[in-house]
Amino acid sequence: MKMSGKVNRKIKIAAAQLGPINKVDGRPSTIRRLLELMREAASSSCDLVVFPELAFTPFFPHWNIEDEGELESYFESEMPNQNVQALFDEARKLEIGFSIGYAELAIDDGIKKYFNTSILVDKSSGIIGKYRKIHLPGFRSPQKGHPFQNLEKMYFEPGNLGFGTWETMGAKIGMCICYDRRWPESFRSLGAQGADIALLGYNTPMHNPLFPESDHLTCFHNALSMQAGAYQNGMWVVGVAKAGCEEGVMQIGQSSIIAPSGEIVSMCTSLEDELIYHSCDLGLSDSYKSKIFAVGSDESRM
Ligand code: CDT
Repeated sequence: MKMSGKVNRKIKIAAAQLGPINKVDGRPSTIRRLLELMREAASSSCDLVVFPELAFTPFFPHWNIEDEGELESYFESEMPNQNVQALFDEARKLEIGFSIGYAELAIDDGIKKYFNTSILVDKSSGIIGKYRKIHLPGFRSPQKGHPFQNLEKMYFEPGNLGFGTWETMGAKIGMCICYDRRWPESFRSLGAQGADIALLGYNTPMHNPLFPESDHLTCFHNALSMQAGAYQNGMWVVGVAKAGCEEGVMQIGQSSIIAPSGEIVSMCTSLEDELIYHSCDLGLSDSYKSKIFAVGSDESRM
């Protein structure tokens, strides 16, 4: 549609925050929750719904799991697979795109590889984009005296796909995952490709056993990273939490939709399953991309 000589490019995006997923829950009950959020997004005419990091399971890197079979039960070796197929079927029926994070078990030249992955699925339920988390937080071995673990470096290897962008629903969309948001190059890599939107899921504990003196700043640093990424790259950022007390670990919520100005236009207020959405005007990026951050042009030299 044309308005005042300018093309009106809007995409309505939902952030589907999840409350805790506990060990006993299992995938069927989690899928039911994801479906409910997806249906709510579709009934509000959203084009795209964004789910958190590792959205099919509890955040298992918080535990030291020694049994390989138990560990692999948290991974998906195919996507989609019969456990999650219902989500893809419903998305196709509702004609809604989605993005979701999961633990991926890939076989590469006969060797098992484990990644913290997110995918972008278009409105016909085709997987059009995949990202494997590059910045892995935490430790390579269990830490004595910590109230919970963060063993992402032990369970996953760094992503090998780079930061990609994909064109769908009239937008150029990229992804990063959780800890990536604290590193400017994650958003910058997407911004440099001209991304309109960055999608990211997170599982962020309120308490950092390594750095407890910053606990009161956890929510501030979450917002700071995402708002800076949005503003400095003139793009929309949709950050989605797995929130609340999951197996004894309290995780922040505050899932947010952030405009290219860096302003938060919508934020979750609970630590439970909660949907927020916003009609994102991609045109709001234009001034940032073509004026303030137009590197090398006259306009950027103010
Ligand atoms: N899941 C994940 O990446 N969590 C990290 C913990 C790091 S604590 C500074 C995060 O950035 O939230």
